[in-house]
Amino acid sequence: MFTVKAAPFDYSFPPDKVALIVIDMQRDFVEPGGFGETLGNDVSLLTPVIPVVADLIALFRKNNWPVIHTRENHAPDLSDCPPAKRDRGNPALRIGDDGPMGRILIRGEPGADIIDALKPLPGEYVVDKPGKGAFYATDLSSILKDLDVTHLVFAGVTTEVCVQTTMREANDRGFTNLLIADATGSYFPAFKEATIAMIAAQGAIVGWVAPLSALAEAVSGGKSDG
Ligand code: TIU
Repeated sequence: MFTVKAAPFDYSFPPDKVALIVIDMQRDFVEPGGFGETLGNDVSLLTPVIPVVADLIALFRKNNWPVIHTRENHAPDLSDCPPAKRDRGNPALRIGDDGPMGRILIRGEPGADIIDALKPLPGEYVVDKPGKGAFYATDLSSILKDLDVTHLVFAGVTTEVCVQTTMREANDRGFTNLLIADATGSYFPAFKEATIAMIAAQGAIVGWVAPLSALAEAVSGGKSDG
């Protein structure tokens, strides 16, 4: 077991039962001209998490632990996009409209792809999801069953939307979750902080939270108890 100094108390995981889930590190959320910006957000707020997510992925690759990337996107014919989602609010461009990185949030378009700095390697999993949660209408459950993992480490964007939704879905499915605080970001810093607090509250009601440095220290041997 490895034991990570975390909130609200230490998080222990068996190294043969852990996987990393990197949520939606797509151009549509972190670059200008994509879905996130059309919703009125300042996408530059997400930039600082990119190098931390890169280091977290590198840690998992070095240990040969599974890495799963997700992408929020929709089929070109929008058959998996509920009108209630597309018609919501008053965005500059709607899902499926033409934008500077191709059609907004459409599978296969440049904007819907994962950013170059965090490109999946061959053999890593890429889960396309139409919802905010990565378990809804995807094969994530069967991937995790095949991998035989029990512990999930989370990173990505945005903390209170797709990351938190997926962590709650995972929690209800019996997984033991760790969120890497500096590897997740929000367009609303106060929402990120609130999400971190509510995940760890009530004795880790949704999961644990720790910085990447704490996970790295545990894995490097300092906190391992065999
Ligand atoms: N808008 C927002 O904060 N997030 C999303 O729409 N999707 C994800 O979080 N990936």
